[in-house]
Amino acid sequence: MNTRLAVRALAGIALVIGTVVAAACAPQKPKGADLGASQSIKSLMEKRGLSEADVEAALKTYVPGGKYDDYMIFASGGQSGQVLVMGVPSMRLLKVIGVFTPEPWQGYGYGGDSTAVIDGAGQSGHKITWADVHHPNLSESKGDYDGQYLFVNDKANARVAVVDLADFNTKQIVVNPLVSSDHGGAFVTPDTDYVIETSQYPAPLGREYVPIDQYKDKYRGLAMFWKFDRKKGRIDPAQSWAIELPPYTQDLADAGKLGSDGWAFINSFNTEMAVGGTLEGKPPIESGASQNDMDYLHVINWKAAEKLVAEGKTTTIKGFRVLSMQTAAENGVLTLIGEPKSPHGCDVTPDGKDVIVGGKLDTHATVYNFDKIKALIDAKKYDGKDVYGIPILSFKESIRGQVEIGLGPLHTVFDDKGMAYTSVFLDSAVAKWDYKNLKLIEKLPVHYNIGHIMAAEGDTVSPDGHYVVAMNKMSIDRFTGVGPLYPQNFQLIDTDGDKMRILSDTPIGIGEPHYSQMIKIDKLKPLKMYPVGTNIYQGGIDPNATVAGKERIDRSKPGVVDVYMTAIRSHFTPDRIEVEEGDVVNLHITSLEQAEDQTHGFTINMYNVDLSLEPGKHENVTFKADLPGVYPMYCTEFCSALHLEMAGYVLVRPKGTPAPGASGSASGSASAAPSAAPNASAPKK
Ligand code: CUK
Ligand code: CUA
Repeated sequence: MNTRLAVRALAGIALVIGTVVAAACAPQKPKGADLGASQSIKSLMEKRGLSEADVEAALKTYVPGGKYDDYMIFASGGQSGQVLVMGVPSMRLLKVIGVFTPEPWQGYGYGGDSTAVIDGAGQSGHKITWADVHHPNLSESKGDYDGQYLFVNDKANARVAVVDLADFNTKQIVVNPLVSSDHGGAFVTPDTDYVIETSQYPAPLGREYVPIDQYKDKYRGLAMFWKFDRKKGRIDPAQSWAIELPPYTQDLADAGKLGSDGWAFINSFNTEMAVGGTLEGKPPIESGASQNDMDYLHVINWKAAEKLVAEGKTTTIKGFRVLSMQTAAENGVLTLIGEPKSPHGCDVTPDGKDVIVGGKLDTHATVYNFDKIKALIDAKKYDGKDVYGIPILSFKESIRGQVEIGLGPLHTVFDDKGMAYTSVFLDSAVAKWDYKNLKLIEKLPVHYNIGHIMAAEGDTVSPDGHYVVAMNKMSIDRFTGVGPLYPQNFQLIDTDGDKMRILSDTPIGIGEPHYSQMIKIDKLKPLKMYPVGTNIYQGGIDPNATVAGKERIDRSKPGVVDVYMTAIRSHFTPDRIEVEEGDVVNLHITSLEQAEDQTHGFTINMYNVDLSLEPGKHENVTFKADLPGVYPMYCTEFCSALHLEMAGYVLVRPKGTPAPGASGSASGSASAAPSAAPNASAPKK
């Protein structure tokens, strides 16, 4: 592949390595030649088989330790149920945020306060501990990323999570009890008033059983408008509402911006309403759903819908206010427009004027124009109605044009120079095109089968340019073999020059990322620590937070042991907890640390308890001591020179056994932990 890269080596290489400064205009020169590089660099290039293009790409992406990346990526972790945080241009992995899946390093979902987030995220009483994460979306103010929150959807179980970017923790998961899967989400409106989640596979609303031969009458799609309360940093389900949609398989969605603010767009496929039946001799959904030449783009006036909801024009299903599709159709809230074969992708341009839709079985990107659509809707100029009475606009009169892109255009992102970048799945390419003048500019091959594509601030009203990332589904030939399950491949692409070029390949070995977003680093203001005693889920100081010297074990309630506990280098107080078999044990642990990066962990053998105690954090853990025995508890982060000594015991004596003398008191005299430990430990302040 080095030859392929070398072919892309272009004029204007400025190479700066140490004291060697050289400028060369030498496309396709042999390795190492004429770079003006020092002999040592040349021989290094030869030894490692690197071309000039390789070296330039390395220089463009290398970020030395202590220097920071320019952008941060929030990438879907796919089946892992997590979100990956990466730096650009280095593509270094900075963090994996536990979202729908318990995450042990962050102590997420292992007995502490976060457990309620995961346990509360089940559907219909079923506990679900994974997700198919598709679309992370950053919160916006006036259509621009504001760096405060991240929303992600779980396609498999119709859920949306809220990640707080003050501490990069998942604070809330809301479950959608109306639908069985989602896909068009979690897209935000320009001021994050709403987080939009649209269904994927139609099913009876409210998750009931209806025979599949009643698909047309009883199965439905849905667009949920989750109301976001920015002050609380949480979605407010009580203020959220939904619009019923026909059982066309709704796919991607996007919110309008600037001139099209107040509107939302959802594409769909399977307007044939195919339901499979392969064993019964019927065609599979894949062919049944590919009969029509046109599916439907759904155009939603959500501001008008909001008004109808406020006026009470809704029915209630499972506690949610739902606007029926008839009411929506009659009031101009829901309109359809044809879209070419098996559409995918639905992306509003930065100026809010156009909506771009790809087609999995088409060769075009179709550019719908909002002003044209709006004029047709205002004039009630319809081309007809669908079987549900929803008005349809003329395709020809709604579009500004189509651009021949290649085989299987999917998703489109934007830069600051009026360029659109569309992922082309079957071609395995990135197509760069001028979306104002509808002109294809360039196609760059990628490896292989690109799904989503992301650009720096590419979903905002003011994209940054510089980089796009191809999120490739396959990685044949790209990396060392790791068995039949191959990693996905993120290819960083430089878009600054006349020609696009690939700078690096980054394997993603944790799931199949779908979408990602890339934000300028200076928009993020993450915390370095918490005020001592902070409950990061409830906000503020936890009522059970413990201050130094007030540690205690409270046995005043029969059968219950409350332990008010502190952690600081390098001991827990108390460090011996004696309980009786059957006792319910509540641990209230406060980290007293106020030094940066001074995190302690906490675990108890056998009880599946695992916490991360970042500086100042408070955690509450409840477990039933149902197994008599001796259980070491210890710190799981190598926090100091005496980290291994940061340990203690939970002693569970058999039911009815008398308590030994002074055991379990907060000041066990046999404690070996010297209180001077902080000085003897880490080199940190
Ligand atoms: S989808 Cu996966 S490549 Cu869920 Cu946004 Cu298009
Ligand atoms: Cu605290 Cu190790």
